[in-house]
Amino acid sequence: MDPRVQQFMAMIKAKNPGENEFHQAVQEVSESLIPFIEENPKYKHAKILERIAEPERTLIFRVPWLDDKGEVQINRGFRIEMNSAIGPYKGGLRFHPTVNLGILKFLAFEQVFKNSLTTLPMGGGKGGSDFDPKGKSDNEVMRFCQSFMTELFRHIGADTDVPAGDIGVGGREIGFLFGQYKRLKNEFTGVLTGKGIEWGGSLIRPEATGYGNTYFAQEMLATRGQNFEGKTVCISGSGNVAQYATEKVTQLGGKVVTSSDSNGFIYDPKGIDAEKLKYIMDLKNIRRGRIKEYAEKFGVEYFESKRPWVIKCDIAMPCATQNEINEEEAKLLVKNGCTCVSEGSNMPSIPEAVIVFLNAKILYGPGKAANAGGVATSGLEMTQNSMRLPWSSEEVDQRLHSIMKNIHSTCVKYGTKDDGFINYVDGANIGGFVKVANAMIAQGVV
Ligand code: NDP
Ligand code: 2IT
Repeated sequence: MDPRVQQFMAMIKAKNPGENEFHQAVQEVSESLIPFIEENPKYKHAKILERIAEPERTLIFRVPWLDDKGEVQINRGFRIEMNSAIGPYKGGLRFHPTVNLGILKFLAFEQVFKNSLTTLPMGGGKGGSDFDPKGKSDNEVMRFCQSFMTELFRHIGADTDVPAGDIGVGGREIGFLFGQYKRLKNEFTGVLTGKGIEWGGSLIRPEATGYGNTYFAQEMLATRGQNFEGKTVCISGSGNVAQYATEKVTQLGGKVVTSSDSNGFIYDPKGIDAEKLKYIMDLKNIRRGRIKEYAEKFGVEYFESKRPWVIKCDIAMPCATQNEINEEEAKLLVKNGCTCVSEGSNMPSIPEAVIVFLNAKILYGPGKAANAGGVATSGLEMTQNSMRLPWSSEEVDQRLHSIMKNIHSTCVKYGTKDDGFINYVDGANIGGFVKVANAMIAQGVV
C-alpha cells in the first residue's frame, strides 16, 4: 500500500475504531485521491480529505414503539449529516438489523461523491435504524416510523436534509414517515423523496436506481462496441434496485437468469421475463415472501445460502448489499467470461474483488457512479416539489438517462489511463471529489 494512504488510514482507524465498512470505503477513495491531491496541493493545504472523512454532524437517538402485543420495543435511530458543501444533506434511510454507525458512515461517505457526480446540488447523508421490518405487521411498521420521525423531524427539512429510501425502506415506509413529519411540522414540503405519486412523488423514482444502473452499464459496454442484446446477466437481490434493473435489462434484449434474497438464489436459464418479474414484484412488494417460492412456482433450481456469482454470465449486476462479491467469486466471474460488472448496490465488491476486476481490465462500474440514478431522480423530485409542477415519466426518464451518460463521461475524463483503459474507480472518486473540494475551499474553514 502507498505509505501516504497507510498513514492516512492509520489516523482514520484510530479515530473511528471498529467501523470496518467505513474504513473500507475511505481507503478505496483515498487510494484514488491521495495521488491526485499530491498533484493538486491546494486540496492538501486545505486538508479536504481529512475534513471530508469527518461527518459534519452525527445523530443517534432512541426509537421506542409498541408492538402488536402491546410490548415495548426499543431500536436505535441514526442520521449521519456528512457534507453540505454543495447542497442540503441528501441520502437514504436503511432499516435492517445489521445497521450500525460504521455501515451508515460508509454509506454517507459514498453518498457525498455519488451526489456530486449527479451534477445536481445535493450534499451527502445517510440514516436508518437496526429495526427489522421483516415479519412485522403494517401497523407495527407504522408505529415504528412514527416514533423514528418524532425525533428525526427536528433535524431535517427540504433545505436542510432530505432523506429517502434504501434497504428496508420503500414506498410504504416513506408514506408513514412523511405523514408523521407533516403532522409534527404542519407543513407539506419535499422533505423526503420517494413519495407516492399522488402526494409529491416523482414518476420514475421507484425505477430510477435499477434503470440508471442499466443505462450506466450500457454506456460502459458502448466503449467496447457492445450492448445488452443477447447477453446473459446475473443480478443479485430481489428488492427495488434488482427488480427495475431486471426490467430494463430485459427491455434492452438481455436475459436475466438469477434473482436472490438473503436466504439464497434462483437460477432460471430461460430468463426472468416481464411476466415472471411481475410475480417477483408481487412476491416481494406485496406478499413479502421469499425468493425460494419462485423456484417452486416456475420449476427452476434454488440454491440455499448461495450467491448468484457461480452462474456463468456476460454481465453481473450486484443489487443486494455491501460486500456481496468476494475474491473467489470475482475470479470465478472473470474465469466464466464476465466482462462487465455494474454495481446497483453500494460497495458490493470487497477490495480484493475490485483488484481482480481491475487487473482483468473488464468494465467495472463502482456503485457510487453506477447506482447514482436513484439519488439523481430524488434530486429531480426535489426540483419538481420546489416548482410545484410534476414532470411526465418520459421527461424524468430522459433526464435520468442523460445524467447517467454525464456521470459516465466524468468517469472517462478522470479515469482514463495512458493505455486507454478506463478505471471507473479513479474516475468516480476524483470526478466526485473535485466539485465538493472546490466548494469547501470557497466556503472557508467550516
Ligand atoms: P430492498 O430492501 O428493496 O432490497 C434489498 C434486497 O437485497 C433484498 O432482496 C434483500 O433480501 C437483499 N439483501 C439485503 N441485505 C442482504 C444481506 N445482508 N445479504 C443478502 N441479501 C441481502 O433494497 P434496495 O433494492 O433499495 O437496495 C439494494 C442495494 O442498492 C443497497 O445496497 C442499497 O444501498 C443500494 N441502493 C439503493 C438505492 C435506492 O434508491 N433504493 C439507490 C442506490 C443504491 P432480503 O429480503 O432477504 O433481506
Ligand atoms: O444509496 C442511495 O443512493 C440511495 N439509497 C438513494 C438516496 C436518495 O436520496 O434517493
